[in-house]
Amino acid sequence: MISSSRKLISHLRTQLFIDNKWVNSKSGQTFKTINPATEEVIAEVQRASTEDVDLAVKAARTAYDNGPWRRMSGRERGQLIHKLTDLIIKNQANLAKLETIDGGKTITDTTYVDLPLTIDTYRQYASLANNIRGKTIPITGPYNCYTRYEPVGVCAQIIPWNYPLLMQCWKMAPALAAGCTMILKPAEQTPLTALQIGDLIVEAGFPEGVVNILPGFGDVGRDLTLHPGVDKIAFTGSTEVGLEIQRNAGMNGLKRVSLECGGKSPNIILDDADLDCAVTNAHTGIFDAVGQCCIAGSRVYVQEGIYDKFLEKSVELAKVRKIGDPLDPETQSGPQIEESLLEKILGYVHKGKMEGAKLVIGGNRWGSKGYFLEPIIFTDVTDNMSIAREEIFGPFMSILKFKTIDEVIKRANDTKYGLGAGVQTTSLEKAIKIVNGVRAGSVYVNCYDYTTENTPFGGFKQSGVGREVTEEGLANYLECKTVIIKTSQDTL
Ligand code: TXE
Repeated sequence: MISSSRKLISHLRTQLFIDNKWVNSKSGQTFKTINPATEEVIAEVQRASTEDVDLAVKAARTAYDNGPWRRMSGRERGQLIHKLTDLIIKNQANLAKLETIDGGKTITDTTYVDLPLTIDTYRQYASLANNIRGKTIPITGPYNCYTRYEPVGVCAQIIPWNYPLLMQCWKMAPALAAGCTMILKPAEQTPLTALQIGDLIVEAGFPEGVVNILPGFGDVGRDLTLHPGVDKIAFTGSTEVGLEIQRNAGMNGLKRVSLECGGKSPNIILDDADLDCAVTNAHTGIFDAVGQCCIAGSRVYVQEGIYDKFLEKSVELAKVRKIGDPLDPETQSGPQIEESLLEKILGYVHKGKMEGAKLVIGGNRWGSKGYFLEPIIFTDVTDNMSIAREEIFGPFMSILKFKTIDEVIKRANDTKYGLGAGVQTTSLEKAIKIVNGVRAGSVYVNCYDYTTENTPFGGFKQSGVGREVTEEGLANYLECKTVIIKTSQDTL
């Protein structure tokens, strides 16, 4: 029995958040947000329009150019971020539940992964805010030279539905630490937790206009990327939209852009791997978050000597995966985010079969309500098949066989993506050879997708531009100013 969302939520924010105030859309339009586990409408949310984008950019611009925010020290900004973090901790259980209801992620994930990572990352940036340092640079002649770092300005931050709170944090935390102002555009599928943060922004004491939140669809994102009042765009989502954003960013000025896009990450299992460990890492690498994770290990390359045993154990493990109500702490797999994604994934099941791969488990919907799928494993997959090349974004493991390390490095790199990679082996030498050979932003050895507040995240090639989290993420929101002061010869 899946829990009904209506009984679980009392107070929800559903309006636009502009200049620290809750307002309706100028267009008068709303949209429904759906619980993907029950298909129930959770709430009607105000849908931002072009006019609202103008108002939000104006608020952010004014806050950046004229407000008290600009004159605050890094220490003061850090203290505000600490206050926000304290409030998130106070509301942790409710936010985790709301994240589960709006996005279908399991309560175990939202409670023990999304919320703790969000909290730790805000804490990290609260302290980084007071550690933004330039250099003194020796130059020839009677000059003093140093660099200082300044906020890049007004940021448009466009985020997806698969990690709504964490992606909000990865965008907002470094921007706040740097001293930027921002307009956040949550995904249309999951606007609710992002909006709850608006209340916490006010309660923490951030000045008006520093954070603005516009629920809405892709047109809002597009308006923001084309808006002349925006200095920088940060985006997480599909590579297709990432490419469009990069083009749009040059239409009205030269906006800074950081992008975190799709992936088709290889997880490479060598003959000498600890079999049980490798099976578990490959399983969680693709089936956690029901595969709706940009870095999911969706191409599993298995060396020929271990192939049959690996397949047998992987199927056994997939069979016992617990699918069901995401609010049940025992559940391992919740629903996909929406019906269209579920249909897209089932379309790849059909394509996989047509292209000659062998479906060994799954391929069906689960239950009578909600967008649930059984875990899917295809074997006998070859590199040119669409299930080996395209991002599916579902619980869909494609297993490919290989013979040698040189061969697998070449095949792993034969993709437009470069977000993550995994290597499962007991040989340090082989691990390092693969780590150095694969073109990916994160490589996991004998583990998979271990993400922390201390680890930069981002992609090579069409998986993205720039890195998020840590000082690397902060750099996206800073401009470097070189200062040269001429003095007299006497000072030499
Ligand atoms: O992504 P979109 P969707 C991949 C995954 C998934 C596919 C489509 O393969 O199946 O993308 O998902 C906003 N200008 N990822 O449709 O469209 C949109 O409103 C500016 C990988 O959800 O990229 C939302 O807020 N913004 C990924 C955000 O962009 C635009 C996570 C993402 O939506 C826009 C999600 C436009 N023209 C999907 N069009 C990851 N890297 O983790 C839409 N948006």
